[in-house]
Amino acid sequence: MKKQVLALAIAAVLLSACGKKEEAAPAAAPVAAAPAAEPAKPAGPVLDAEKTLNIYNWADYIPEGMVAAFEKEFGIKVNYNTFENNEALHAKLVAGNSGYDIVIPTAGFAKKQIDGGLYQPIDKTKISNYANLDSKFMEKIAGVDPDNKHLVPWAWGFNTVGINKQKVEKALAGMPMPENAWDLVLDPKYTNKLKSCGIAFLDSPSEILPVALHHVGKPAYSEDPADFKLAGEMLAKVRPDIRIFSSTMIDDIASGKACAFVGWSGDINIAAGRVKEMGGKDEIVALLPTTGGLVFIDTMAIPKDAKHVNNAHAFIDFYLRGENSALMANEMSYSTANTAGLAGIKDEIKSNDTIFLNPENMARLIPTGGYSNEISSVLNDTYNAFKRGR
Ligand code: N2P
Repeated sequence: MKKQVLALAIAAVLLSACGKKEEAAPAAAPVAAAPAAEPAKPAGPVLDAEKTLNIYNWADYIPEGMVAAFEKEFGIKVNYNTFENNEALHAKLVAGNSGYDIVIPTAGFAKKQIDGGLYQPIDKTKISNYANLDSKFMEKIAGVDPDNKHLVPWAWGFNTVGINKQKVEKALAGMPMPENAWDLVLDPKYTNKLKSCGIAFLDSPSEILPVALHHVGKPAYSEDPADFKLAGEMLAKVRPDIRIFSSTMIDDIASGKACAFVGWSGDINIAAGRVKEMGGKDEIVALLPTTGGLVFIDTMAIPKDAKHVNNAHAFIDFYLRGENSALMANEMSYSTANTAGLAGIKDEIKSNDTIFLNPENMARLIPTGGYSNEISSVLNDTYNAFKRGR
């Protein structure tokens, strides 16, 4: 620990000496009056002259108050905007001059952004809490980001099937639940019945096609147009039964507008908690399909043309504090790669097997991946044809 503080202090000194635009953060305690004989208090991290930080993240993906806590401690104004899916983020980055200093891509999707030079390397010497990250997890991410140069884990979860148990049972009217939960949303035998209480799908080619390809027995990240054709045909059969396409479906689930959904594990758990808080009787459940949910590992990255790179590092370091990562799991129901956060995670979250998966469920998940640029037009065309319903 001492070593890390020292390293940070040294880095701060070196950097402030060579960069005009850089300043130390306001120190937490006054340092000027310290007698010469006492060791100097470690300086705060090096910050940019302009006390601004522009963050682009998924909707519903940060604990309330976390941004305000960072702003208060560091004297930085954060502009926090949200996007709906990896495609929207990608388009913004490719267009350039996004204005963002931190963005949160899914690791598999970020591969082509890294290959395309859209991110700058993370300076790990500026992140004293980097050691909190689980090395096994980092090895995984290194599969798409060699040496973990650009991506720092934010949270992880999976795309899966969720239900409003009471509404689904009622709509199925005695028909037993399928063995594989994906059938509820991908097999017309079930969707025909569930359309009466509302089916919702995430609105993104890279969320739906991997799941659809996997369901028709093809690799989730196939590069073969014939596989996409098959997946598209399967999707076309359930299309008339889908009521909502959305990447922000927590309210739709909690308010009962949808009873069966393809959604993100944490969002489904958040909706479940919201129904309970409101005294609702319905149980919202994230299911673990026998053929697996689709893992995502979301990560922080700094765009190549970011203007507030030091502030971005300060935020990443702040986010990697154990207590902040615990807060993320406790409030947003997504799992963490931060070992220092584990002790602070509530038992009810730790024991939820759709947030902290046991090894058997873990082994079942569909590994995260990505598509090449070459197949992207097939991917988008298949998705758009599905969504349009023709
Ligand atoms: C939470 C967003 C989950 C991100 N609303 C999925 N990659």
